[in-house]
Parts: sequence; C-alpha cells; structure tokens
Amino acid sequence: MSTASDYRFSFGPWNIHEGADPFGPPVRPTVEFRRKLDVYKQLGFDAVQLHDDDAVTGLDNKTWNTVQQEAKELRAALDSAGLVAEFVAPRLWEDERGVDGGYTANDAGCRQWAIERSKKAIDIAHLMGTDLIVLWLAREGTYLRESKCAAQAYNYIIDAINEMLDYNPWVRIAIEPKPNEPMDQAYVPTIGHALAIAERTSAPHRVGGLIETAHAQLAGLDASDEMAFALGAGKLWSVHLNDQNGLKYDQDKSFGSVDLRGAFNQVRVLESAQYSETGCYIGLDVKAMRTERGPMAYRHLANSKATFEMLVEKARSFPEEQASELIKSRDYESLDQLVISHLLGQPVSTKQKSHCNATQVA
Ligand code: GLO
Ligand code: MG
Repeated sequence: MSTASDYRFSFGPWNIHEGADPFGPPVRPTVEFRRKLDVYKQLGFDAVQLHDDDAVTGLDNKTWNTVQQEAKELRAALDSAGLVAEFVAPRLWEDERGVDGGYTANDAGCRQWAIERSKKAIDIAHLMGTDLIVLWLAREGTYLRESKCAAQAYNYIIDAINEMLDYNPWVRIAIEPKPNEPMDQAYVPTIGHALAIAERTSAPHRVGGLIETAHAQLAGLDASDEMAFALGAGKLWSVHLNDQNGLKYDQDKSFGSVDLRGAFNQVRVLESAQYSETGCYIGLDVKAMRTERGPMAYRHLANSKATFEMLVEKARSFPEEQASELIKSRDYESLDQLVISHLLGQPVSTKQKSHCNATQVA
C-alpha cells in the first residue's frame, strides 16, 4: 500500500527568513543559503525551489562565464546534499527595471530586459538540471487601472512566454497566479486565466500552472477546486501549499493552520488525481511567524509537511462508501457531519444520525 512518503517535498530558501515585515526590521539573523541546504534533508525535503538570483546572486552584473560557474557550483552543492532543483523563477520584481512590471512595463527597454533576464533564468535552470520555470507575475498588473492597456498587457505576457518557449525547446513554464499584492490588480489572477493564456502561446502543452493555496483564497476561490481544474488539464506542475486567514495581505501561514477542512480537500484532490505519481512536488510556500526565535526558524516547514502527511492519511481513510450513500440520498447535512467527525477522529454511524434526525422531526 502506498504511504504519505510517496510524495516529494520542496521549498525555497526564502521560506527561511529574517522575519522582517513592512512595520519592523529583521528579528532573526540571516542564514547563509548554503547553511539552509542542511535543513532540507533533515526535515525530509527532496528539492529546492530557486529564484534565478538565489542560484546566482547579482546575475545581471555577472559575465556568462561567472554565472555558469556559480550555477555549476550550486548544482554540485545540491548533489552532495542529496537534493535537486525543482524549478527556477526569474525574480523580476526586485530590480529597478521591474518597478512597473517586467513583461507588461510601458517602457519597451524594461520589457526587453525582462525577457532577456528570463532567458538567463532558463539557462540557469538548464545548468541546474531542471526543465521547469515558474512565473510568479508579481508586478505584472496595475497600481492604477488606467496606467496600462490590459488587452495589450496580456499580449505582452504571451509574447514573452513565446520568446521563452522558442529560446529553449525543452523548457516548461508554470504560471503561478495571484490576484493582488504587490499590485492592486494583477494580470493572470487565477489558474483559469493562466491556462487560457497557455492556449494562446506557441506551445500550449509546455505551459501549465503552479497553484498556491493563499493566492486562490485571495481571489475568493477554493484552492482545491482550482487544483482540480488544473489537474483535469494535466497542468498542475507544482503547488505552493500554505494558508490564509481571510482577505488581507498574503500571509503564507502554515498549511492547514487556519482552514483545516480546506487543507483536507486540497490533499483529497491531489490524492484522487494520483498527483504523487506525476513526479511533481509538494511545495510549501510558508513563512515563519515574526515571533519565532532564531537562530534558524524552520518549524513552520516541518509542521506544514507533517500536517500534509496526516491529511494524506485522513484522505485515504475517508469513509468513501458511507459518503457516497449520503450523496446518493442528497443527505448533505449528514455528509457535512461525516467529514467533520472524520477530521476529528470520531467516525459517526450514518444510521444513528438519520434516526436522530427522524426523532427530531417527529
Ligand atoms: C508570492 C509568491 C512567491 C513565489 C516565488 C516563486 O506571493 O508566492 O513566494 O511563489 O517567488 O516564484
Ligand atoms: Mg508562492
């Protein structure tokens, strides 16, 4: 029988961080990237998610030879830690040229820079041994709706993706949708948008998605339905599991820490699509609380992974037959309670439940 360990897990170096927020400075010491690598295997993770400049810092100002050499060194370090790179993501949003977006900037020079930088990310991915590029389209949107033409912006995004697809015939691109933050209105806010964009590119089968729980919630959507939509198209190439408490800033809370039932449903959708057999990773894009003490805060990662694994067991032991009887008889009140009881570890007998309802009606 398969177990929760069928899944392979990943996170990014940014998930171990100093704890600064817009209202306060760092509260924990900076942990050097190479030291973070030690934690991966210790916690049972298999892969590292990388921004292009996590792999090669300051890559815009380095010669190709240096970029190549540093990427190779990192790959060797990953190898010796028993790790692989899951994906490389061009980090366009921290550069001055990406202030108003990269691919959708009104300035043609900035758009060109964004495409060239993305090509470098592809080269780095190649050197790191992964074919997956993730595009979180951070500043591709508007602070002010009238500042950009949306129809044109979508065309720019498609043009940029086509250039990437042409540049390397082996690369796959997973779009990570998010509806807002840092922008007021982001282009490509949902997986529906991402997969529609994919269809308009020159190689639709090489463009898919990465779904983050909190991003779906910020769009007012159910993350498990978003995942089901992408899985149905064979295009869920990674996930960023986390949690979110209502419609506010992107919180990246530990998986299942707010909406445990929502987390269960995400795991259930992944389970029923046999996601673990696709070779894709369970990425955890979670942040440690600011209150967490140093020197290295990583319990949010260990906890999220443990919660995921417990929910895999919950999904596998879910009383499916009982549930389908209730669905058949459209007894959703009992189905609701069946799910709650199962999550609380207290299976209910449906018969008892119906009797109880009947008594109350009588
Ligand atoms: C922010 C995103 C971000 C991306 C990462 C990979 O809201 O979730 O963390 O996942 O930069 O592209
Ligand atoms: Mg993310």
